[in-house]
Amino acid sequence: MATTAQAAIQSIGVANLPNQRHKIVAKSGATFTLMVAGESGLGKTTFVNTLFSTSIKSYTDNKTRFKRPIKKTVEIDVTKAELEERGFRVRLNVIDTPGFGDNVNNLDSWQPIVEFLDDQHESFMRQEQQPNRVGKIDMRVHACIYFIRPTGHGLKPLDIEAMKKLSSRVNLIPVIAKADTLSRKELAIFKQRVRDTIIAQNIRIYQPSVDEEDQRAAEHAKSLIDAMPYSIIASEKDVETPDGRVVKGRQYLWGVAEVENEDHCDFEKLRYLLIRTHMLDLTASTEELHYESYRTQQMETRKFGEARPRKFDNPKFKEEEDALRKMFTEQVKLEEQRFRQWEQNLIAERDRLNKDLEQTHASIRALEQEVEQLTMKAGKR
Ligand SMILES: Nc1nc2c(ncn2[C@@H]2O[C@H](COP(=O)(O)OP(=O)(O)O)[C@@H](O)[C@H]2O)c(=O)[nH]1
Ligand SMILES: [Mg+2]
Repeated sequence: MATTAQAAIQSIGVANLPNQRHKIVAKSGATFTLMVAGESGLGKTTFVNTLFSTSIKSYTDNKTRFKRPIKKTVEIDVTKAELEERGFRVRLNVIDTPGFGDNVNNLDSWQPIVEFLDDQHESFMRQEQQPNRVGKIDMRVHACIYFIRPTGHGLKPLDIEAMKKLSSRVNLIPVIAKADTLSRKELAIFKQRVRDTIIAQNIRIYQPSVDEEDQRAAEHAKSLIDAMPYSIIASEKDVETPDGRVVKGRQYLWGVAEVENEDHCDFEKLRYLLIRTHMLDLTASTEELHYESYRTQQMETRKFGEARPRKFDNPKFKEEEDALRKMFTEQVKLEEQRFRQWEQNLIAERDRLNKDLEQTHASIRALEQEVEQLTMKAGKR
């Protein structure tokens, strides 16, 4: 486990924290722990860096100072930062996880994440049982941002399984990765498909709390609920838009996909929810819902002081699991092939359209020049 960047302190709105719904913040400040999960290559690491660099102005400097290499995440990796505004402090931990889906063993690729989440509850529970409860270390995860591949089709079986496992342990916030690769219409349809599957499969994703006493806040919270799953564009680069603004974004022939533009994606909505409006709601529901349900479950099935049994220790499950895993892998492989084909067709189509567009632009330029020359000639006469 690597611990990186102690980033410094900028104004991001955490001073708003004491005004959030649950006014239970300790004087010493709060700890907020986020996790990203999902298949590899969907932009999780890029998102984490984008979140830090849009929230903490000196983060990029810090990153170079600490020389954080850009690498494929192979283990659970924690980035820490302190956010502070007008004397109010939040310790922010962001946990980057290795993506799953590149192993043949897809079935248990989320198992390490599930165990990590359980381990944090376990460790906190043990500390609570100690007589001296001051200075507890708390790495319980308050929100897990789950990245979904922007296929346009729907959720894969692997996603459904993983989301079910995660949502019973942590506040799960599904997001559609790389939203810039879908058109606005495709994105809307895809969002609805994902929503339908979440409901049909009974996956309990995080519901931002609505404070009915504060009408403006309530409307905002409702709009946050409606926008789920959030579409995300992540980028660590500053690029220039055609109208001359410098923004975090991704440059294309047709223009710039902007991270912080609400017409382009829901990154800002998500960042607001996490840092400005619902940090304490996430913390409270972790405590009241997920930690409590872990504790109750453990109390019912274990003697005091006994270690938590790990699923894979039990040989009785082994055979059953191997069979299941095999079936599942086949299913996922088939789906995967279908997606790859569809993706390739799409890329071919996009390239064709881009070429068309370039040719059209070229002929427009030629025509414009012709017009210019003709106008000049006419002027001379
Ligand atoms: N088009 C697009 N590409 C992205 C986005 N976010 C990340 N990428 C690219 O996707 C690739 C994988 O990103 P990475 O963050 O390593 O993915 P991870 O494996 O999920 O951590 C990199 O080449 C990124 O530049 C995005 O929002 N849109
Ligand atoms: Mg990564």
